Amino acid sequence: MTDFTTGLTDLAIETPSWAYANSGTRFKVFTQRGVPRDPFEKVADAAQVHAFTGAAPTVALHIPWDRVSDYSVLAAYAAEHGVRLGAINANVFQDDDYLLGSVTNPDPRVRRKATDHLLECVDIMDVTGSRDLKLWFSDGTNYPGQDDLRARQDRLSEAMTEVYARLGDDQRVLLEYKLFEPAFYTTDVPDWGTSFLHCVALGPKAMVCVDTGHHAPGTNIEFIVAMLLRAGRLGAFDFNSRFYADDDLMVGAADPFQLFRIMYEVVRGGGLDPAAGVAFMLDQCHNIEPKIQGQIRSVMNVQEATAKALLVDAEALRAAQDEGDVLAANAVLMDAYDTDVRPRLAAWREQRGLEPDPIAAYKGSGYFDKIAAERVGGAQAGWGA
Ligand code: LRH
Ligand code: MN
Repeated sequence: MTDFTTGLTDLAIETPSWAYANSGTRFKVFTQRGVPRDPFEKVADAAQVHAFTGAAPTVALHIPWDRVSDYSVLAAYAAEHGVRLGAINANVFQDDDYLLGSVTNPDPRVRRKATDHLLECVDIMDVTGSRDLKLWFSDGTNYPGQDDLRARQDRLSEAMTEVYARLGDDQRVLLEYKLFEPAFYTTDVPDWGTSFLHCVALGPKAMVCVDTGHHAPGTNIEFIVAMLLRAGRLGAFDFNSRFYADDDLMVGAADPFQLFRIMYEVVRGGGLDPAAGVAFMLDQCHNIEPKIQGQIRSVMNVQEATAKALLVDAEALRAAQDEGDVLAANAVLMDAYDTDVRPRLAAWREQRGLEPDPIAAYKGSGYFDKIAAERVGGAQAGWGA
């Protein structure tokens, strides 16, 4: 098992550019003061999260929300601010042509258009130096009989095969699954099994992305994590938390114990080792709370869950498990979970020249007042839904 300090230091979290922009629900997208107006301002805000946590060195982009004329300029800007551009997220869920699907659409013209967008995202990766193309398909149906479920899988496979062939040696594709929404009868990539099957069919550069908000209530996500790590196909997490559906709340906020159990399987399965290639990304929307603080809190929540997971006494656990001592085994895990790791995390930050309390440090920095004063006029960034 990884030791405490190495594990914490290896944990690199990727924040999503869209978390800094306005977001909401179908009922209302609330605006907030100081919200970025362009990808450069989003990257600047992401750099603040890294500056105060020391654990968020990359920021994921979403195309076209983060489209710029020259991505090398954005990559250089990110580097000047101490961060790197991370996964490139394609978007084939916001165009009228995709009413009946994107790469699974019955209309070959629409499939061509969607596939060309995915290929464009790989072109962008070549410029930004990003390793990962992240694909989430909203594709699905709303009524039985609406389309042929098997034919849709064939179309998906055809498009993914073309994109896979375009990937460079050091590039990967992450296939994200989601149980439902916006489709309400079938979703073409609804669960980890479907994503896994497509990834295995494509090849070793295709990995599964586990969004913690994309499962049926009661799903044991840590079991899925253990299985994907065992199969060498856990490519990434989209971390967030939920009380009901895809709520996209701060990771660990709704269910910190679940996050701990997930991070325990990551640690136990060797997934914290950078060589394992697991990307720890946040995918959240701060609809009502201050966005940069929300991201800092989220990074801290993942750090806390990981720190507790690293404290599990693996030897004692294995001994109790081998003896069939159910309660003793459970107690070993609960002892780690019930440990207050905040003082050790504060010390870990101070050892790195960081303030022990990132939220207090950020609030004291005056950054928010600065951007609230500067970012007046222009159009605030959002999902554009
Ligand atoms: C879909 C999703 C996907 C992103 C989007 C912002 O629900 O999780 O990862 O493209 O949110
Ligand atoms: Mn996601």
